[in-house]
Amino acid sequence: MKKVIIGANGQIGTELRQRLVQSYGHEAVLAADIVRKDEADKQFILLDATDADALRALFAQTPVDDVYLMAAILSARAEQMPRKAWHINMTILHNLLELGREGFFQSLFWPSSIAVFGPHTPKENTPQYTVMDPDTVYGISKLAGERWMEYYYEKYGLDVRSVRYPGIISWKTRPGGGTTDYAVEMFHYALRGEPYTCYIAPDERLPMMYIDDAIDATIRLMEAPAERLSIRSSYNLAAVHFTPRELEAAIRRYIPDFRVHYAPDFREDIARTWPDSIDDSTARKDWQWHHRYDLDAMVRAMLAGLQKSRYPEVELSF
Ligand code: AKB
Repeated sequence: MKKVIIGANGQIGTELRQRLVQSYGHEAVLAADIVRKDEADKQFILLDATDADALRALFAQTPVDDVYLMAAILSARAEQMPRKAWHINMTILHNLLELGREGFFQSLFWPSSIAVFGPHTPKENTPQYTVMDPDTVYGISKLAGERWMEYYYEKYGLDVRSVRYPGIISWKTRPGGGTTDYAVEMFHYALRGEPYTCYIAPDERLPMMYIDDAIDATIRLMEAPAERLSIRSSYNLAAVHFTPRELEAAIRRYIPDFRVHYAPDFREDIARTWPDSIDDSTARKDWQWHHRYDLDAMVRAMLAGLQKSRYPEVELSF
């Protein structure tokens, strides 16, 4: 039984692949992306997933069990190219929903985001079901995607599963084009001994999650018995929430000279419309989701991972 990851070279896809290989073996995981990183990688195929024929050819050759669709244009980048972002985010999802309906695989994981919420959504402890009026292209594409996911489940019985990721913090692969990327950038600047200019306002609180928790949630949801799942659009998912100023202070506990300047730009306008914190009690009840990393554990894991892999000259004590 094979698992296919589309968008396998991105921030989440890279670590999801490693964890799936650990659990199911190298041969069981096929990675696909629009860019190749390693010529010698035999479990990788170069694929433009907006091309329905190319996707169909892949599934016609390979018996597939689960598909993880991790390719997307994130919020900040999507605002620079709205029509292209809409095309990419929606076309790949539709291509896969159709192939799933035709029986080419069993289950589809597709991530939604806190970007589905908007300016009129309650900001604190945002409920699963509430006002959703996203005003970014990315948020609109995620909300439309959620509705399509549920539609294919209801009409065709396709086994679709989804979570609304908050900002994901990781050190192995950098995010690209997101509003929440500032939180990852801060660590790199701190370790390089450089001041960071933050494009989000100092007191703008956003929901965030360490990558290990995000991967755990993804795999836990995909392994949950179907009859336990009460939501087929997308589950609210939460771990920590903090402001840039709080993250700055948390990093400064280990790198006291670290300094941040604040120069909010259009990404602050996006962040302002997103929740401060999320009520994910349905995920916790349905498939026993729980997070492991609080703010300090996440900061220590980030600093240790980045120091070892990229900044070995920096001395840190935890
Ligand atoms: C982004 O900032 O666009 C993403 C997200 C919250 O979905 N990290």
